[in-house]
Amino acid sequence: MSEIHLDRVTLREIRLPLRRPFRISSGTVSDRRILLLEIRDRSGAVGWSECVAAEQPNYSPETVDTAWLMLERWLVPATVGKSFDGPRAIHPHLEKVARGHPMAKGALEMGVWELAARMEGVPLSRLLGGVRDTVDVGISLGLQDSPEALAQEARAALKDGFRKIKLKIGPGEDYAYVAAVREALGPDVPLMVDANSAYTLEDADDLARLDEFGLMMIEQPLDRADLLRHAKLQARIRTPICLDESIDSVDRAQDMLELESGRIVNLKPGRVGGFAPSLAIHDLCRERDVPVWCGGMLESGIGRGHNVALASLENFRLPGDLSPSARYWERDIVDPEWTMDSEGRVTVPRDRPGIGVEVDEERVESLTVRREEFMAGSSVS
Ligand code: OSB
Ligand code: MG
Repeated sequence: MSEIHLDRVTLREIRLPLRRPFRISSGTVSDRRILLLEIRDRSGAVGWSECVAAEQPNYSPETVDTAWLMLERWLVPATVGKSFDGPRAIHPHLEKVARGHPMAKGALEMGVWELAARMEGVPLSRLLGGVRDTVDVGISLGLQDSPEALAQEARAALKDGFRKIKLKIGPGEDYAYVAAVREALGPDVPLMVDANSAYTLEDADDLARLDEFGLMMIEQPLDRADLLRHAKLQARIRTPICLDESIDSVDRAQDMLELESGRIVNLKPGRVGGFAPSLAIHDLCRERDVPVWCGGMLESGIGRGHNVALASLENFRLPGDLSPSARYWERDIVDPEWTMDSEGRVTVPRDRPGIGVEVDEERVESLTVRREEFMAGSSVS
């Protein structure tokens, strides 16, 4: 692995309207504000990444604005102008610079991995140790106005080929919705729900009623900090619990496994601080025979490329939230856009360097609303 010397980092915020608003139990998003990083090595090679922090602090305490602040004030200045002995060295470095803020750190870390893959001329999936040529794709359906409307969406998704259907739920928008979808799809279609922390342990009886639908899993029913309460809930319901928001570090994954707070992990590299912690969580779960799958955060094609590369690892055993570009955007910011075949699979680019798609820089430029460039010893807005 050659040495990486970070010469220049450019932060950008772009606006990208979703084709349709996406509603979860804690809020709705219509226009994405996406933080992109462009990272250049002394050799002139460039890597791209995307921060998964959202517009509102309703999924995680981090937002686009807190991530921008952390990157601008602390993380980028501590990194630009420095040399690293390969991309694995970035994560421990950033852990020394600041506490918390895994999404801000993850964006920078993943951009350096992408840069390293391009410098080596290898696909990012290979640099990460991926083994799959394709990854199974699931869809995450936002909350709808009625059970019938949701069942309609689910039917269409099944017809499109998606290999897993995930429904957002919340108190008062659960049992009847899941019932309508299960009825519409039949008993054998892989179906799951995601509550985005909308319940408390007091709701255990209501959640146990969902057991009758044979769900693959229920994702993040309780608060992010509720590892102990998730363990208590898991003891009371048959449906496997999958954690998403709770797992923001390797240590939290270890705690989950020790406490038996759940049986499946939704692994989003941008949520756990990047690829190095993702690989550690992947391996930890594999040792315990706990399946992981790759979640999504309504990413553009850049973040999608990072996720697809990671999802090519062995223990990603369940379909990922890796919907094609056209589901989210009129037009994505990468070329080619991400697609899914009729069998519900996305192809892992195994013969092109980095994420395997090219960033449409002109389009990125035209969508940019904020930009800041950092070079060793200076910052230029
Ligand atoms: O909880 O997995 C989640 C989107 C935004 C924030 C949180 C979540 C989601 C999704 C969408 O479920 C997955 C996707 O990107 O398609
Ligand atoms: Mg989730």
